[in-house]
Amino acid sequence: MIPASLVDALRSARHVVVFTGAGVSAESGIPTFRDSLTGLWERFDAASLATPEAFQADPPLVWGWYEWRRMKVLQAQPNPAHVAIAELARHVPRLTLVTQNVDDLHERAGSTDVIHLHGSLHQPRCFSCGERPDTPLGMPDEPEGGRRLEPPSCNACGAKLRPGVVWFGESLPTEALNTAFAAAENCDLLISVGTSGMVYPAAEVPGLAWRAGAVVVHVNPQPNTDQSEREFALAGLAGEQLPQLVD
Ligand code: BV8
Ligand code: ZN
Repeated sequence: MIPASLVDALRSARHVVVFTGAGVSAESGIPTFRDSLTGLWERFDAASLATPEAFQADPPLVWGWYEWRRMKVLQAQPNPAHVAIAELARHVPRLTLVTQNVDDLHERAGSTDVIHLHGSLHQPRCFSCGERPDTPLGMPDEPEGGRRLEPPSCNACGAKLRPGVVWFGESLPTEALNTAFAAAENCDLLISVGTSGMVYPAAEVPGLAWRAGAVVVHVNPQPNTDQSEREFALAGLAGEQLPQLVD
């Protein structure tokens, strides 16, 4: 049930920010960031595998992990949460969508101008010269349960391609981060969907909005919010909670 005060905040908002994490894609069958460490990768933790050092130490292991995740995305469909967010943009004067996710399900649900703070699975680039391949990668060999896959070589310099994501220890794209921070400080309402809020500086976004006076809503089966004034929790699945906001 959506609290009436939240309905009012949504109705009167002139600028809404939606901030998403892996939980918004969970009902599309995409393992959340922490759940994506299964099979071959079970013995790793995300922060050790999602790093330039892990890639340099064992390129096929890390490339295989990302290709398995990219394949899951190619096989997935946007879920009602992605669709509701795209629909919400048509109901409010201004909506800024900021995601930590590296999938393209927001775009495939019709959202535009999506701000990807952590890059994308669909934009591999050369580890050495940064060149992007001129033809998009096709469907990866299905590393069932996961196995090593040799990364392709760069057409320009012959070095290995790497996933187009931001790894731990790497800086976020400056323009994306600045745009996200500015939107958080300018909005009246921020809806945080499906994130454990543990990775910085992305995790700063909801707090920036709250300190700037916005109403903040956390949509999560296990919301971790201190329920202060102007802060709400919608405990539940994004695919069930978000469509209620656009009904
Ligand atoms: C940086 C892309 C400056 C890759 C990701 C030591 C050295 C260097 C840096 C650090 C350091 N110590 C700390 C840091 C900072 C570090 C950091 O924050 N570490 C953490 C672990 C403490 N940050 C960085 O390194 C960042 N860069 O700081 O640069 C710098 C530079 C050099 C030296 C120093 C500093 C870069 C971080 C970016 C990492 N890349 N992703 C990839 O995808 O493989 S992070 C990745 O994890 C996600 O993008 C996301 O941001 C984060 C958390 O994932 P979530 O999306 O929250 O998903 P999660 O699985 O955690 O949770 C899912 C949630 O959904 C849960 O709450 C669940 O309840 C909920 N849920 C589940 N189902 C549903 C649902 N909700 C709704 N509906 C459902 N159905
Ligand atoms: Zn190159």
